[in-house]
Amino acid sequence: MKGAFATVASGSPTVVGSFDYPATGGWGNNALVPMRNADGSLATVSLSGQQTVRYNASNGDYDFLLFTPAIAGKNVLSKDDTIVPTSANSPGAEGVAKVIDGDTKTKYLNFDKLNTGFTVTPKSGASVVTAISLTTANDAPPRDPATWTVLGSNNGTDYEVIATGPLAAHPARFRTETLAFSNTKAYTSYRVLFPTVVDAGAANSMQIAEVALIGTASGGGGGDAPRFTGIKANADGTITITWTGGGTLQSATALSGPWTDVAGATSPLTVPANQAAQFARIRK
Ligand SMILES: [Ca+2]
Repeated sequence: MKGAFATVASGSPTVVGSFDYPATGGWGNNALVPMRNADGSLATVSLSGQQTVRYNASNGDYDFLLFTPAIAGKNVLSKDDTIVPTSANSPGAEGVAKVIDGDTKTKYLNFDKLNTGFTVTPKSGASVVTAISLTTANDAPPRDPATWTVLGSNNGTDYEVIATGPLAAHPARFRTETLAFSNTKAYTSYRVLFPTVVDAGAANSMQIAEVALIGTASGGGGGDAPRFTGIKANADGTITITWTGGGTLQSATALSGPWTDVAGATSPLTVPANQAAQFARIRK
């Protein structure tokens, strides 16, 4: 099955992404299919107010379509977190703390320019992050990051890359862009690096007003509620259900219940396609 989505404000529609996915076949097989850019990266679509979304199917047979936000959760960073800059080459009033102070009018500036950033350990504990939100600062667009890398660690020493990507250059100031990525692993510390800026020749530094890492707390204990993250039809006819945030899977034959715990069920859970239809929910 193939198709594309476009937003229509007036005149010609603007394609915002497309999908291409093997047909699952048969009744009752549901799939969550990510929308992608032409280069294969996950497409990010920012919608606000009222917009018309146009869907063009180029092949395939659909029983129904469900739109679901690709970004769930909230900013796991807060101004009280322990944060360390890649270097201290900043003006006194534009240190690294300004990048998570919740104020888009204050900024973190680093004269080392390339490969600058910070390491932060959220007080909220371990989390699974699936998006980065970047807000440009007040002046000199050439100083804006052009690329970003998010790394994670669970021992504060060894960091591994979670995601990397570009930030499109834009003349607007105080502009927030949220970029989604695929990740299912929880980390207790994060490192955000900006390998390049928009115009390294024209800029004397890197500057950024705010960075947010959007995710969900893991391990329970005051975090966000568990949520389903995927329903996948496998080639052998089974269905794999995935969710984050722990919790206890429950099933019922009717939406009104009664609900019973599915003993021993953990994500990812693969179920046979020929079992009787059931509803599922996760109890925190
Ligand atoms: Ca700030």
